[in-house]
Amino acid sequence: MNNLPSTVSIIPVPFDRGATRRGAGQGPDAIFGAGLKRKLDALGVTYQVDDLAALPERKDEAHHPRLNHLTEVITMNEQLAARVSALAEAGTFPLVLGGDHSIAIGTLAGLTRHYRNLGVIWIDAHSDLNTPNTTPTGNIHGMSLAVSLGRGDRRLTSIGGVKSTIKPGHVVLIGARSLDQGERDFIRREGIACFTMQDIDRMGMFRVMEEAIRISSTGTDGVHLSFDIDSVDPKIAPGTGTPVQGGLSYREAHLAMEMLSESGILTSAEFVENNPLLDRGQKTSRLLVGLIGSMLGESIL
Ligand code: 5AB
Ligand code: MN
Ligand code: MN
Ligand code: MN
Repeated sequence: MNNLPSTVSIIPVPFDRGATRRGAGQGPDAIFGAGLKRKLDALGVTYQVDDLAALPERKDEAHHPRLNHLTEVITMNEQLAARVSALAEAGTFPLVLGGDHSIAIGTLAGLTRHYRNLGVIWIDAHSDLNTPNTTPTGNIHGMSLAVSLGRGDRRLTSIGGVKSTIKPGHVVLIGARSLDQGERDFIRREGIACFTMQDIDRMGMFRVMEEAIRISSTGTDGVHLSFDIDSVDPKIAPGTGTPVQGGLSYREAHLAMEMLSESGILTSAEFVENNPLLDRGQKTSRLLVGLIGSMLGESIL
C-alpha cells in the first residue's frame, strides 16, 4: 500500500538563525549521516539532492526587538522559495530538511506559487502562530505558520512574490501542547483545526490522522507536511532546541507517517528543528530517517 511520489527532491537547509539555540543548522548533515540515502535506496525511491546556492552571510545585526535576525531569515527564505517553487513546477516532490522552523516560510511561499489551494498538516509541540505583536521571544521560528497565512511583518509575508494564500480552513495542527495566548486567540479566531495532545490522548492518533487527512485534502490541490521533531516526546527525540514534555510516542509519530503514505495526499514535506548538538548520539537523526521512510511507504511486513 505505498503511494510513492515519482522523484523526491531533497533540499538541505542548514540554517538556524530563526531560533535562539544554535545547532539546527547541522540538522541536514546529521540526517544524511544517520543513513537517509541508504533508507531511500532500500525503498527504491528515486531522489536527487538539490543544494541551495549559498547561505546568507552571518550578520551580527542589532537584534530587531521583535524579529531576531530578520535580514538573514529573509535572504534564506527568498532563496528557498525560488527553489521549492521550481521543483514543484517540475513535478517532483520537494523534501526540505531543516534547519529551524523559520524555513517553512520559504517552503510554503514556494509551494503557494505553484498550488492555488494548498493544504497544510503541521505536526509540532507549538503552533508557530506568533506575530511581532504577540511573540514572547522575537524568534521567527515561532512565527512561520502565521507568516504563511499572511500575518505579521510585511517583509516576511511578501517573501516569494506573487502567490496564493493558504486558507486557515485548510490547515491542521497536530501535537500542540505549548501555546502562547496570542496563538490560542489566533487558532480560535481563524477556526484552525487543532488536535492537541489532549485530543490525541482521548481520540487516539488513528482517528486524529483520519480527520487531518480529510480536512487537509478537501478542496485543496496539494498537501504539505511540516513536521517539527519537537512534536515527538523529548525522551525519544532529545535533539531539539525547544523540547516540551508529554509529546508523541514513537509509534504515534510513525503511525501518522504511515497513514499519510497510504493516503497518497502528500505533495511535499519538510522535517525541521533537528539539533544534533543537543542529541544523544544519533537518536533523533535516526528517528527522522525512520519517519521519512514511513512517509515514503516503508511498512513493517
Ligand atoms: B518551533 C515560542 N512560542 O514563539 C516562541 O520550535 C516557541 O518551530 C516557538 O515550533 C517554538 O518563541 C518554535 C515560545
Ligand atoms: Mn515549529
Ligand atoms: Mn516546535
Ligand atoms: Mn523548536
